[in-house]
Amino acid sequence: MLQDDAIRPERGQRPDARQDPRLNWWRDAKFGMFIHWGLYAIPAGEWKGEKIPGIGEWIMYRARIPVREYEQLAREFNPVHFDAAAWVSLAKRAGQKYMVITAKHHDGFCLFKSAYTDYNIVDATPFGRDVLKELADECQKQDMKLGFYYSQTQDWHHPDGDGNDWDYDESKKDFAGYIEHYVKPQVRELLTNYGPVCLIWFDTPKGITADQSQALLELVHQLQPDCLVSGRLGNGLGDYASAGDNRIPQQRVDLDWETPATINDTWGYKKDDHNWKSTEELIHKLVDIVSKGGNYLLNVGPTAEGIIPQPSVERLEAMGAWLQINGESIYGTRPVQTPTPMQAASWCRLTAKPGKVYLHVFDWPAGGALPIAGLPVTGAHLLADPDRTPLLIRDAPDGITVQGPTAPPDPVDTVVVLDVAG
Ligand code: JFZ
Repeated sequence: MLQDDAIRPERGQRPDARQDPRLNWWRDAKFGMFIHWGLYAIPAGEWKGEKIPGIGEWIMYRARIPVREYEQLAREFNPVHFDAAAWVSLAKRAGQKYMVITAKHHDGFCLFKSAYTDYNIVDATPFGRDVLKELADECQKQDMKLGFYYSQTQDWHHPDGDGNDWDYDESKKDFAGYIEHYVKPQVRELLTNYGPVCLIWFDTPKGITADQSQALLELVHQLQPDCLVSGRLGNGLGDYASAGDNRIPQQRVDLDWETPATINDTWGYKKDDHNWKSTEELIHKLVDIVSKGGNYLLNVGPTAEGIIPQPSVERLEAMGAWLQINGESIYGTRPVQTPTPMQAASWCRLTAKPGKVYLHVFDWPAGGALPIAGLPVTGAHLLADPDRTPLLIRDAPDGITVQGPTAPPDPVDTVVVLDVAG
């Protein structure tokens, strides 16, 4: 299937990118860590004793906080527990292959040293350390890819950025000048000062012209030819497409695409959001996305002290433990191309490598007889079985039956390797 309403064309992929080998690592990676971190972690969902509904990083907008007031948060930002090595090694343990951190979110605060504003972590906070630099160095050390989220349209702090109509007069904004004299130079900084950057995650393309998107794409590719740009660059020009937040298409989508997603209900840290998805749900989402050809960019929202919330850590580690055993059925796989009735079934998902189909069983049938239809299966074994003991295969009216153990070896997702002809 080519399109799905979870992926809107304006957040799509430029036509020639599908054949582009620059994306090969990304196509194989499947699972990344998103990090939303900034001044909003201090109020953490509350402003002047009042709970502000919605996602944490939008608090400035939702509470219409004046720039001069919100700015003061920088003087309190002192994340003494920030430890780049700990964050990168958590992503490693989780089995994540790339990390994307908010260099600048809509509130305009920069987590990196910039010559174009003092409103950055080095110049405006008591902390005074360049977080992006420390992460970049650590990612080099631990062989992790690092990308930067950069809000190219919305900037509620910059007088010419999009979004802030409570401090600034929208009709007087010079948005083109903001792109030219602020966004472009900052993108240049990000792609010059931090070594290899695997991707720039642009966001909320509303209001950006095709020429402006094109110019940003060219700038990125000129500075770092291998750096990818997200579909939210705008105007359908991304290197890969972006699904809506937390959205998963119904069926396979033949684009390079990614679902950005939260573990609870916020990106930026909120102290009262305890609505954590279970590990089982997260693993099922990862498998579901991968079976449809996508990547899962799963978010953590560290506290103002620089700590990744423990519920996130626990879930990521559990996903990593599952991937430790089952990673072969995720990394480097592709969706099954031939239509089978199984792709619409809720009890399983399929992923594939040449000569192999990985059957992910979410709901193990009583008795362990697995009905397989539409696949030319020549052999089967459990992925977790080091002896690769062949499972018994019987003919069935609609295909074959693979006889697995009566009880599910892994109640979350047992992976059965099917050898297939051709
Ligand atoms: C954006 C941001 O506004 C938000 O704060 C967060 O960074 C998120 C990852 O991206 O929000 C969006 C952008 C696009 C959609 C939904 C929320 N969308 O396409 O459905």
